[in-house]
Amino acid sequence: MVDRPSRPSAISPTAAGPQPQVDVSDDKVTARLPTGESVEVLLHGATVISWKSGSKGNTENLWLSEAAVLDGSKPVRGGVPVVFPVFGPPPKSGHATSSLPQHGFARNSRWEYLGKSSTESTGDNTSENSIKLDFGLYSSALSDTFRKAWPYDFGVVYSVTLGKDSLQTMMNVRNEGKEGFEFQVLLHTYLRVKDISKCQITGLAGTTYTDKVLDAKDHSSTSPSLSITGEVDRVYKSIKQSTTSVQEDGKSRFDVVRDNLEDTVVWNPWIEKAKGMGDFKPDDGYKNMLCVEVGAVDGWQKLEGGESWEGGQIMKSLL
Ligand code: TA6
Repeated sequence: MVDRPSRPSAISPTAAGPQPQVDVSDDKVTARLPTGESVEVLLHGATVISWKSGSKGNTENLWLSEAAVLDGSKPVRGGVPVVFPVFGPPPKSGHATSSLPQHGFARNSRWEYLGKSSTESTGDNTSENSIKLDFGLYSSALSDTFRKAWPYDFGVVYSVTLGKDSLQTMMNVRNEGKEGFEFQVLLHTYLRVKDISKCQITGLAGTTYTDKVLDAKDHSSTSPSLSITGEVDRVYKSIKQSTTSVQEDGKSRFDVVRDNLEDTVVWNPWIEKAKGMGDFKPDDGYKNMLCVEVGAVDGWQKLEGGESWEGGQIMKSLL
């Protein structure tokens, strides 16, 4: 379990110095720190669609398709879609998720904005500035279709915490009913890179992965780093070390730290698959994106009535 930054307290009206700003519209919540970092979260899917850091916040860290549908009519192609209660195509039959769409309903449902809280730096050390935005999805708010397909009473609170050069996204899943249920969860992050051919992914050595491009069978990951030179769709399972890193042009670009999650999916659709997705634009956008998706997708998390589970990620921009 990684050390979670202390949960930001409510914004104290009397705090000294410039305050984080939060703008709430019908469909989106935007937060900005005094030092320029920002995050934008659509209520549709609680999808983070932008995370900017760096001096004056001018480095966009996430890739968002130019054809991403942002009107709530379908899952967003890019940013950080929330995958719950099933990852990938659900089991064909005989499972509680079998009637759900690929990657479940969370990314394709309207979430509720629950509020904000922030931590101000003490004195000049602005690195402690952070702001936490909470979003909720409840079984009572699901569409009839999704409710019928997965009739369990649940509540999910999704917390997005923007810090200096970091973005933490945490899920708290609670079984609000009497009947137990099982679920999978994954944060389907589309990282933005300048040139995929100059990227290396480390922190996956010594693990077992399912290669969905090759033969959907298990393989051992022995090399210390992974380059992307074609379509990659790998589910790395039960990874011992908590951090998966991305280097670009020989320099550290991102650290993605798992919190109570043991699996990481690495995905790049490459040329043909990118062309085959209507909402993936530009067609050569695969050169500027890399999905590093932390989750619990190998097997199922089980929750009895009244029980809850928490897990997530801390993404660090190392530019
Ligand atoms: O996470 C990788 C993956 O499962 C790929 O197999 C590919 O299907 C990708 O997700 C995108 O899925 P989507 O349903 O968003 O088109």
